[in-house]
This record gives sequence, structure tokens and C-alpha cells, in this order.
Amino acid sequence: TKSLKMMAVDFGASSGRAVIGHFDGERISVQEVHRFDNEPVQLGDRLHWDFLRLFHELKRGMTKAKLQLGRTPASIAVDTWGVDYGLVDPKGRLVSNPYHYRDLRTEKPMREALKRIPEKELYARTGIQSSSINTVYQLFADEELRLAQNDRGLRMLFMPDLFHYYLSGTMASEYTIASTSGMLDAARRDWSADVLDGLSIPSSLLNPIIMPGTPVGTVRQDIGAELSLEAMPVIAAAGHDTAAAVTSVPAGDAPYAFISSGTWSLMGIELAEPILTERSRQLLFSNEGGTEGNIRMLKNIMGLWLLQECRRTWALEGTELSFAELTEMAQHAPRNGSYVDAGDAVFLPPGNMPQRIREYCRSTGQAVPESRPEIVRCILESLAFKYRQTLDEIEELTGKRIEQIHMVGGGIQNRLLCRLTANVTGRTVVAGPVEATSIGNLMMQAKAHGEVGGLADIREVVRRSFPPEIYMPEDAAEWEERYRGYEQRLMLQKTED
Ligand code: ADP
Ligand code: LRH
Repeated sequence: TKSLKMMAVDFGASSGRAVIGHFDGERISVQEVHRFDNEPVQLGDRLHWDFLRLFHELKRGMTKAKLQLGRTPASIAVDTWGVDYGLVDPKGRLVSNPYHYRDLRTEKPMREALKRIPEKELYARTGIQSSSINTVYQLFADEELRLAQNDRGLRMLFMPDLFHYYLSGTMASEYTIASTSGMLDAARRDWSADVLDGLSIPSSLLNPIIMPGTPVGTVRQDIGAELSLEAMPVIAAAGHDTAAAVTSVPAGDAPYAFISSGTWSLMGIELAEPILTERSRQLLFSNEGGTEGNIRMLKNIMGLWLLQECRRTWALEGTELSFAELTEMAQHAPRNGSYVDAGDAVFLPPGNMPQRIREYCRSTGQAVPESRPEIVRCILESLAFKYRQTLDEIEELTGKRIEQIHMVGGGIQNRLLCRLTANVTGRTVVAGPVEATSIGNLMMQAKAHGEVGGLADIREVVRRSFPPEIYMPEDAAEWEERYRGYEQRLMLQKTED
């Protein structure tokens, strides 16, 4: 019998975690060995990753995994959120602490970049909606680098690739994470020379693209000695956390949409080829890269970030509330029928979120949610309504009816949100697994080891291993009417814009 014991490290915004995955050929089980904070650091006027501390946490995770297993894991792979990167000099030194995408330095440069290449053209090429977080705008904002045309010979590594580089000494650019950059040609699945040239982003920064599930090397000997590990392969599994999560969606035959629910909500479908139409651009869909070269056509929705930031603000005000307590609060909160557009970029930066939500409601002529329970209720209903709107748009773009919604990620622990999603969309919600990202990461490693076939086999394993929770839609008519109210209020706002 097979017994493959690997480790995955997932750098999420709400926390980082290291897990061991045990794949026996039929099922996979996952055990968390290390969880740590992954808060960005504001230094002066810039928001950064705390890369050195995180590399230390990665090593601690490796040590704990080895001690837990009593031997070196069969391999390791790192995934992180999209778009961010580090720059490495020719000696292999990190040039500076990487920026966090919620840093606002890119807003003005983004507008300048769009004067050079009209957004329509950029979208037709890359299939990525324009957002100030995109790597392409982060690099464009680095004027020094651009004007000097990278005369220092630096290399750009996306965060998972950067961790892999410092683990293994090998530089590579894994496809799924590169696909979040806004610099890939979506159809060719390779760097877009037109975009790079058009924005004078030096192509010497970039590494060749490798596909998910490719071994990149082994853990360096000095790290092996430091942590007393045997030789340990490093695999580029699916560097983008959302790509990893979607890989482990336990989809069956019914046409489905996924929602990867964590700090962000990423809602979309899988396609063989990207949709690069004017309509999909207007509707703000992105075409990111999936495992096996398929396309994740999805929308970035602010997600539970809205709740996370309220929680942080309330903690600063002296009230510590767990996510379970917050959800409980919302359960019994009065519904004041006010909503926010959970796709609006005003919610992107950190900072007093309750205030911004109140302000949004006020400026859209709605009743202002004053109490904490009302605010939480407003967030969760607004998310569910946004999912419904996105579902309608997906059906419009593809001309297909979606039968089911698969929700995965930490956010499914919020059962109220799962239930609201079923009710508002009128679709069955299949929720699970919670640790979809780590599971997708691990299964792509298993694939690299030759222990599992393609995506269909991976999903079969996930279905066998983690029974989902099912939410059937209820009170359809009532929710339909409320949705119409939401639509009216926010659409009304749109036509005024
Ligand atoms: P990320 O990978 O972006 O860090 P996760 O997938 O870990 O995100 O999901 C984090 C989110 O899950 C939190 O924002 C929180 O809203 C939700 N969550 C976590 N634990 C619970 C819980 N016990 N009850 C309700 N919601 C929870
Ligand atoms: C989710 C995610 C998402 C976006 C954002 C930056 O964690 O990766 O898919 O790329 O973070």
C-alpha cells in the first residue's frame, strides 16, 4: 500500500499554516502542525510582507512536520495569495522586504499605465481585471527599476516562488501564481511581450513559466543541516492559493460554480479557454490559470476581509470577538435592509471598516447600520447578494445554467453565510473542505510524485476524504424580493456614477 507523507505551507492573510498530508492512494488526511500570524507591517508610508519572520515560520513548520512524522516529509510546496513578489539581486540577496498589495502606492501609476495601454486592450490580452493590486501596476509603480531598465540584473519572484528559491536555490515562475500578475497572455499562457514592452517593464526580471506540479529542486544542504532533514524535494504545486483551493473542489458532474471563501471570496467557474470579451471586462471577471492548464474565470469579491477588518477595529476599541461570536451576533441582529457592494475597491485598504461601511450606506441613501450586529448582518447579506449577482453574470457570459455552488475555505465555518448563499442564489450549496488550499497543494505534490492522475482523480480523492455539508435553498420568494431591493439600490448607484 502507498503511503505518501508530504507537507504544505499556506500563507493566508488571516494566518499562515503548515500541514502534513498523508495520502494512502485512496484518501488524503491533513494534520496541522504549525499556525502563525501573517500580518503585514506598516513601515513609514509603506505596507510590507514580513518576509524574514515568515521564512523563519516556514522553517519552524518544517521542523514540527519532521518531528511529528518521525522522518523528513516526502516533499514540500508553498502557496500564497496572488500578485505579490520579491526582487532578488544577482548574488541571490533579497533587495527589500516585499510590498503588500494593500499598499496604496500603485493607484496613480495604474492610471498612468492605462494611458499607455488602454484597459480594453490590456484585458483582451491578459484577461485580468484592472485593480491597483495587480503585479503589473506594482512593477509599473517602481519607476527606478523601470527607467534604469533593470540595470542591476534583478529577478522578480512571486511570493511562493520566492519561498521556493530560498528553500532550494532554484528560480522558477509557476504558472498559476504568475497568472494573477496581469502580465500573462491568457490564451498563450506565457508572458505577454506586448504588455511588458508597452509599459516598459524589463523582461529581464522574469523567469520562464513552469506548470503546476513541477519539481523545482531539493531543500538546500545548509537548511537541511540547520534543521537536520534528509534530502527533501521542493515542488511547485499550485503557487496561487486560490488555484490550489479550486483544484480540491469536490465537483461531480453537475455544472457548478466555486466560491473560495477566505479573506477574499473568489467566485467563478473553470473553462478550457479564457473569455476575453468586452462584456466579461465590464463585469470585472478575471481569467486566471488553473491546474492542468485550464482557466479559472472568476471575480474577486472583498469577502470576509470586511468582517476581519471590523473585528480588528473593534479589538482596538477594546472588544475582542471571535468569528464564531461575530456570526452568532449577526444571527439575531435586526435586518435594516442596507447593503454594500462587496466588490467595491473602497474596502481594499486596511483601516476603520465599520466606519467605511456606515459611510457607504449613508452615501448611497440607505439606513445606516449603527450597532455591531447590524454591521455584521449587513456584511454577510451583502456578500450573499454579491454571489447571486456574480452567479447571474456567469450564466450570462457562458449561456449555461449553474446547478450547484461549491464553497471551500476557512469562510465555510461561517454557516450563516453558507445558508444565506443557498437562499439568495436558490442553488444547493455544497460546503467543504475547509482546508481546500492545503489539500490542493498536497494533491498537486502527489501528482508530481506520480501517485495520482489528473484533476478528475484528485477530486475523486477529495470527495472520498471529506464529506461536505449540504445547504438547500429556503424561503426562495422572500429572498428573491430582498435581492431585487439590493439590485435596485446598488444598480441605481451605478447609473448615477
Ligand atoms: P485566508 O486563507 O485568506 O487566510 P481562510 O480560508 O483561513 O482565509 O478563512 C478565514 C476566514 O474564515 C476568516 O475571515 C473568518 O471569517 C472565517 N472563520 C474562521 N474561523 C471561523 C469560525 N470558527 N466561525 C466562523 N467563521 C470563521
Ligand atoms: C486570495 C487571493 C486572491 C487574490 C488575492 C490577492 O487569497 O490569492 O485570489 O489573488 O488573494
